[in-house]
Amino acid sequence: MRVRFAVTHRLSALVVVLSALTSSCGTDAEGGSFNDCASSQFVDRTAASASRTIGYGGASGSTLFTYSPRCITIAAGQSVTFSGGATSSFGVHPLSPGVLNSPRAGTAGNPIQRLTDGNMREVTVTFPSAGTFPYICEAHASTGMTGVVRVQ
Ligand SMILES: [Cu+2]
Repeated sequence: MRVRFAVTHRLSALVVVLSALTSSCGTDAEGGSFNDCASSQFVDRTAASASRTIGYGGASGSTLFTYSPRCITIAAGQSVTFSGGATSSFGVHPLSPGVLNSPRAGTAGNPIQRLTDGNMREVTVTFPSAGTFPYICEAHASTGMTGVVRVQ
């Protein structure tokens, strides 16, 4: 019981610190400024017929070290597919929620899970509710391999 209390307490402290860090970076609930996704950069893929594939590693319009589109707007309940096509995988481009060094940045409950499996090229993630959900490639985030799924 004593140990469990200590762990819980530490996690709460971490959340407080992360919240403080996030707000001090000038981000907001709308989240336009996460991962260099300014409001004007979001592509609207809310239409039922729209493609909601984010290519990476050379697939679907991306280059080797970018996502395409990086900043995407979808509607609640829709899904996004992160695809490395025939050649790339999450082993080369580990997918992770949040921003560099802050996996919990953005709206709480980011449905994007960390993936590092080299045998996995594609994943489809459903976003049940509205929010701003940043994501990064852990290997190349520092050179701009980052993005945001904005759910409205
Ligand atoms: Cu990468």
